[in-house]
Amino acid sequence: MTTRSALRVAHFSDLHYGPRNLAEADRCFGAAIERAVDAGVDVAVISGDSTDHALDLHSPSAVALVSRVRWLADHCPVLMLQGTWSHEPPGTLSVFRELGGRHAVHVADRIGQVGLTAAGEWVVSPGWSFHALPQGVVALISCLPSVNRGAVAAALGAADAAGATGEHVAEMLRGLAPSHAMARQFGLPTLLVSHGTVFGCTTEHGVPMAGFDHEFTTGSLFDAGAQAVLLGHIHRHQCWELDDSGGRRCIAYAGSIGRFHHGEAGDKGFLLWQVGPDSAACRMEATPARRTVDICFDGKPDLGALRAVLVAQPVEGAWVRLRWSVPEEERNDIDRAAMRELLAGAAGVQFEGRILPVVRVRSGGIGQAGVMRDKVAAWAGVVGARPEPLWSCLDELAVNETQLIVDDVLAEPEAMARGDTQRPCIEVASGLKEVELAGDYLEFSRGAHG
Ligand SMILES: [Mn+2]
Repeated sequence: MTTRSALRVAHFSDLHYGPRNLAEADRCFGAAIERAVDAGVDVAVISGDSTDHALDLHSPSAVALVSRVRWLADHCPVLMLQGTWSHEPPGTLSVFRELGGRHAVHVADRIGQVGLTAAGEWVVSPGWSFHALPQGVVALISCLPSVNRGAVAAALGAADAAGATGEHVAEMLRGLAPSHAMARQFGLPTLLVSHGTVFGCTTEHGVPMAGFDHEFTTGSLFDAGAQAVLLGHIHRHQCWELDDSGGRRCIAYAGSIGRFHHGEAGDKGFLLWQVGPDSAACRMEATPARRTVDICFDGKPDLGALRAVLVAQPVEGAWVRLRWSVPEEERNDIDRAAMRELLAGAAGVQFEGRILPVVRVRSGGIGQAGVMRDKVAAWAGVVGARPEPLWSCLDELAVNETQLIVDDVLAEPEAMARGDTQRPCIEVASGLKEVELAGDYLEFSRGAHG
C-alpha cells in the first residue's frame, strides 16, 4: 500500500449474486473492479448482500463471486461485511477468509473494529472495539454487520424489538466515538461500515423510508464520530454530509452494483472514497447496468399505441416490462405474440397482465325467484339493503330509456350533493342491467361503470 494523505477506498455494495442476477451482477461487479484497480485504490469494502440467498458451492454464482473477490484481493486488502441475514445466511462469508490472494480478506460478521496496517494487513479487535490503537495502523474501520432482528427479539422480547433496535444501535455507535476521536488525533482516517436503513432515506423505487423500526438516523451515524460512513442495504446511491469541528464528514449508500428489478431509478455503480483524518468525500462511478423500460396500458394493450410508444422510446437492448389491466371477460383478447414481435429488439420482455376479477356474491334463493322484482328482494335480503327504493328504480328502468334517467340525475346536482337517497339507488338499479344471474349467484364486474 502506498502512503497518501487520504485513504482511497472502493466501496461496493449489494452485489446479490445468485442464479437470477448472475449476468447483471457479474458484468457490473467485473467492470467496477476493473475501474477500482485502474484508480489504484488502497482498500476495497463490500458493505453487505454479496449473495442474494444461500448458494451451493458448485453453483456458477458462487464460483463467479469467489473469483471476483480473489481478483480484488490480488490488488488490495478487502473487507466484506455481513449483510441482511436472509440474503447471506450465517456462515456464507466464511469461505472468503480462506481465499488467499496477495492481500487479506477480512470478513466482518460480528461487531468489531479493524486497523489497516501500512503493509496492507488487517488487525482485528478482540472485542467490539479496541481499548488502545494497535501499533502501525494507517486507518481505523468500525464494522457493524446487519442487525439480526431475531437476536434482538430474543434478548428484548418480540414486542419491544422493532422500536428498541434503533436505540441500542445509537448507543453502540456513541460508544465508538472515543476510539474514532483518538484515531483522528493520531492523524488516521476513520471509517464506519454498516448495513441497514437510515430513517428518511429513499429506496430505489422512490419510496421514502420513514418507519420507526429503522436501524439508523443520520444523527446516530454522525454521532459515531467516524469521518466516513459506508452503507449497504438500500439499492439507491445517496449521501449526507456534515461540516463541523471534525471537518467534512459523509454518510453514503453505494447502492446496488447492478439493476436487479424493474422500476429502479438512478444510476448504478460503486463509490470511490477519499478519507482523511478530517475530510471525507465520495464519487459515484457508474457500472454498465441494464436499462429498463416500463410501458403501461390502462385497459387492453393497443398495438397502434404500442408502436407509437416504441418510436418515441426505442427499446433496443433494454429490459421491457409491459403492464395492463383488463376485466376478466377480455383476458383472452391479449395478443401477446404480436406484442412480442413489436418488442423483438429488447433484451428481455416481461408481461404483467392484471385481471380485474368478477365478484360473485351468493344470494341464496335468487335462482328460484321468478321475476326480477323477487330476485332483487332476495339479493337485498342477503346484503341487508332495503328493496323498496330499488323496486322504484326498476319500475323507472322498465318505462324509461337509460339516457333519460341519466339526464334526470344530472339535472339535479344539488339533490345529489344533499345525498338524496333516491338517486344512488337509481345508479345501483341501472347497474343491475349489467348483472348476470347464474343460479344463486349475482355476477357483476367491479368498476364496469367506473
Ligand atoms: Mn441488498
